[in-house]
Amino acid sequence: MDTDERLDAIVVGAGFGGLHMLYRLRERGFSARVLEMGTGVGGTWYWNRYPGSRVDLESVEYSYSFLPELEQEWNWTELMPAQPEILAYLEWIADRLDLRRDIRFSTRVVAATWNEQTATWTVETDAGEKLDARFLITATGCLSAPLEPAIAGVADFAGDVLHTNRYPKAGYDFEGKRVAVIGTGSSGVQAIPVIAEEAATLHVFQRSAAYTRPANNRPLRAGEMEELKAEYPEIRARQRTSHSGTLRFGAFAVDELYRTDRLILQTAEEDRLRILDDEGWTAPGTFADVMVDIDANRAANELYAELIRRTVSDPRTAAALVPQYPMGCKRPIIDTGYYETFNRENVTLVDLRADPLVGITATGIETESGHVEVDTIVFATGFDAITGPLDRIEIRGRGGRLLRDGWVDGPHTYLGLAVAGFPNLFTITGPLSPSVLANMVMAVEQHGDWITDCLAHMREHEYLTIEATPEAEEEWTRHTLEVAETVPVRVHESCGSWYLGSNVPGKKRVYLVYTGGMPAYRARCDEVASGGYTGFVLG
Ligand code: NA7
Repeated sequence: MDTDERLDAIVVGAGFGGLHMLYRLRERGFSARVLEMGTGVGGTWYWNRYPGSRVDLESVEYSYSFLPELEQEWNWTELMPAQPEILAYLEWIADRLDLRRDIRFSTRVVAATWNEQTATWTVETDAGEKLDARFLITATGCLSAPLEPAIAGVADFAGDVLHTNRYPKAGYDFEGKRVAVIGTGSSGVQAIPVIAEEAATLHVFQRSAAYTRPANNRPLRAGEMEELKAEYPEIRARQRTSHSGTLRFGAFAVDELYRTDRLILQTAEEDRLRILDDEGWTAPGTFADVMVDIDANRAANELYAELIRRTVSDPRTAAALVPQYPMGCKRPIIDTGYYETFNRENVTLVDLRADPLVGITATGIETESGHVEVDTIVFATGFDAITGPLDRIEIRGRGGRLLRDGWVDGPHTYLGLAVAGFPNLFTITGPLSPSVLANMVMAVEQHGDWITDCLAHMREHEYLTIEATPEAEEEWTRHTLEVAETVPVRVHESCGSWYLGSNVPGKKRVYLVYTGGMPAYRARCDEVASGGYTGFVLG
């Protein structure tokens, strides 16, 4: 097989990160090619087409800021748009910026190997093709490696099988079907109310209950988009100073959501209930001690249980819907009519904690207490998050070392952007960067801009390689883990989450995200660059 191309950069993935990266590289005169396994752009929003799929941030914040004219040309229709609208936005971006000519679709990257002699990466695709480039930039996303559900008999099922994270483009007609949904993370919680409205019956198989609250989504009012367009400069400026790169989460102002002055353990029981009456679903999480004190967290969980009891009419179902792990351990979910769905006659909750799953048969799902016959199973079982997308590519650095082998005890990275022993590799929203704890669009723009500046610096000073030092990598990895420990519920022994990798059998339990916030992270990256790329060796 011959190497057919020589490029400055190969970018893997054409989602938010890859499209921005390609634009920036081209703008600065670098030749680049994006390799994308889907047949179109969109990344997360290309694959996750399940009913109810929707972003949990407001559209004006969950959108590109790098070209102000794009903000003025695109009109959002809802506060928090659904998947088709976000995909349409990214398709529009690809056309508007003429990006498609440098994207190769239906092309999965299977391997990438660093060549010491030529100081280039050779990237191999699933078609056996090889491409060379000086830089390899992964824009593979954090939630793009689907988890195959490890359930006995899964291959025996004779009905239809759907996965939320690889949902069919043509959609699926649930009308008249007996349906099972397995998984009640964000994807399940979003899909369940929509499926319930169409299906004849819906059984929800829940292993861990979700902390979810109403999204309060709505269409934008007439004239509201024009007002927002005028406010974009201010919105963007404020986003940049916000810890999570977002001012609002699910139609709630983040500042108001996370109060700092109210402690649940110092609030009398009747006052807690009064606060609940006044503030509803946002109340339990807004006490300052909830994320740092496990007893406070339990008290908040009790308030949360009270809200569920007020919404779900059957007491047994309401009790089963109460999470048994700390609030804030997993990503909070926002929903549209989730708990109300369990008041429908055609919906049944199967609590797998009380009635464990035995396996899947040709006709349905078996638990210890019996068998449920279904026509369709929807798996909403999640991802091998953050490291999974990189681990699934054979990335070999100096001396043929395999990236994933070095991460058996958890990922080691410098700034979540680079790895010692892997020169000229940049990982957009990589492990130990703010990524999923920030507004992902802001996170990919910050990384893409930093990488482009770095490449321009190297061109100007005629450097061929850049590589993180083992010391810098070690310091950043340790720092990231120390910062994660400052929010005890996220790493508490009773917390299992994909942030910790604990949803993947055998994966080392390590917090995979930098929790110190976007402003601190951005400042650190800028300091590294302005100091002449401290912590890196340039050669
Ligand atoms: P998540 O949040 O990882 O949710 C997956 C769900 O599937 C979760 O409830 C799991 O239970 C459940 N699950 C996984 N495997 C099984 C098996 N074998 N049996 C029963 N239940 C199972 O993925 P999502 O796609 O919903 O959301 C991912 C992110 O996308 C989300 O956080 C947002 O940021 C957007 P468990 O909790 O492991 O007990």
